[in-house]
Amino acid sequence: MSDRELSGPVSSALAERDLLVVSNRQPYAHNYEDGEITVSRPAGGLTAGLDPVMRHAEGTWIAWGDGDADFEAADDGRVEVPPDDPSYTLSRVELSEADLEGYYYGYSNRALWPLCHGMIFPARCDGRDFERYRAVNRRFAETTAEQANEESLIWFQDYHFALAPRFVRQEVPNALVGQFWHIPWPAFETLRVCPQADSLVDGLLANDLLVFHTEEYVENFLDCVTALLPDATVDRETATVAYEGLETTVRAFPLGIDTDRTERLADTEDVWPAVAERYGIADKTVAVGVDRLDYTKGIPERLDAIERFFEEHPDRRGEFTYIQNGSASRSEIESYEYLQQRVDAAVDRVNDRFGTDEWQPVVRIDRMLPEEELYALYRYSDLALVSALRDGMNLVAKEYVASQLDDDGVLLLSEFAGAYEELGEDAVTINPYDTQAFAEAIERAISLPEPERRSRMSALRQEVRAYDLFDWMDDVLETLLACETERDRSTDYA
Ligand code: GDG
Repeated sequence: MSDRELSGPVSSALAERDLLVVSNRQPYAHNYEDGEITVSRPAGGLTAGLDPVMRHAEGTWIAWGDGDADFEAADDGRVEVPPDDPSYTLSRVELSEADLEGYYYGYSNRALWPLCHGMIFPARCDGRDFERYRAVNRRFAETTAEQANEESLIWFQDYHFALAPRFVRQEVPNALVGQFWHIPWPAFETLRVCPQADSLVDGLLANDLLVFHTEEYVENFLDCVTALLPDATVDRETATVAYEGLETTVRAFPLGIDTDRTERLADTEDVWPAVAERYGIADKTVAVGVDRLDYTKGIPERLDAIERFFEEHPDRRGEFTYIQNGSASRSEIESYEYLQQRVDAAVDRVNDRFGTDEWQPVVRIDRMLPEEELYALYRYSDLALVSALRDGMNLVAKEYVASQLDDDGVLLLSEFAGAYEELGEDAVTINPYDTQAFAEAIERAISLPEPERRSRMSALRQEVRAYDLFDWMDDVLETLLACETERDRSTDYA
């Protein structure tokens, strides 16, 4: 839990009205362990951040029940959580193997994920997957509508639910509906390859409020509306769209992190010696990379830059170690399997070329780290390498910065991550497509004079603190509530 709280107006609105959050991943999962049912808790990020809000609002969270004991723990899929202090309802949707294949792996992750990241080549917009995506969106919408009323605030998370707002709107027309899209929105030139693009945009325009991380994504979305829906009226000044009798407000609010919690987690002086020992990095200059294994994160590009760096700076051999933490993700999809092979091959290549009996240039950790280990690595790594080819925001960049309790590290940040808008000025900029410049940036970062290093990091920490998870939540919820005021006003004048 954090020390921070939501603003008064948002807090009282949430106490009075039903809040329903809809996301693909659930905040708590029930699983069998040695024949007993156990509950796992949210790890971090937005799921952990929303948990206290849901407790306060005593709301309902609708999500896919992916735990193997989820539907044993409650007959109708509804269970009160947290288990030790039941305060809100978790309402689970059951998905079959065929649902998962079509809705999750198929349309969400083979079509929308690559396209939204500007990548046409791996995208597959199969009409059969889309039908399953539509059916699952309808099911989530029905589960939501059953538990909502005309006064409810309904908040969808992410690209798994582009169509659900329209289905919910049909059932509870006056509810306030908002959505946060966690990944980029692409230029029309990219989206136009998708035969279902108009349906996606139509679904999203059933929201009263649609939120992206950055202005660029807002602009791209408005361009797509103009190109795809001739009946929609786009007002660029106010970033609103009038369509099918509803006005949708489109806004950019960059997601922040819980900085108080991060700073507490980074207090790892006691943990660090054992972690440093485990990876053989106690006396090394250390760079860290933390990513899900995803082709948008620029991991092979980063390893190429590390290889070039050792080619050009042989004096750094034995002295500098790169830690790559990345657990497997979506491995059922061929492009992810291929990525894993590329990463493994690149790590072996660099270690074979430059490693010695006493020292390994790249240490690869391929499991999910416990938080205390992750935050010890954040805190004590001299550099963090964030080299996304494209990224909605990239919370790792913010977590690394907030963990620099001694203002000591250097963030190398891709100009193609959403976080670059806020952090670009004081990070060392990298373009992951330029191996030589990336390798030079690593050397420059290691050699930064101490005063410059500290002043850059101190500025970055202030930036991350200045707009945290709770500021973001206030902005999103306040703006959603204001949509209702606007709606009432236009009814008055009608
Ligand atoms: C999507 C968008 C956007 C990673 N490894 C471990 C671990 N993590 C945690 C990090 C961080 C989270 O996972 C990853 O967040 P990112 O933001 O970097 O990336 P995505 O998963 O792609 O998230 C992204 C985000 O949504 C939010 O809107 O920023 O652009 O793609 O919190 O700490 N946590 C632990 N062990 C690990 O090994 N405990």
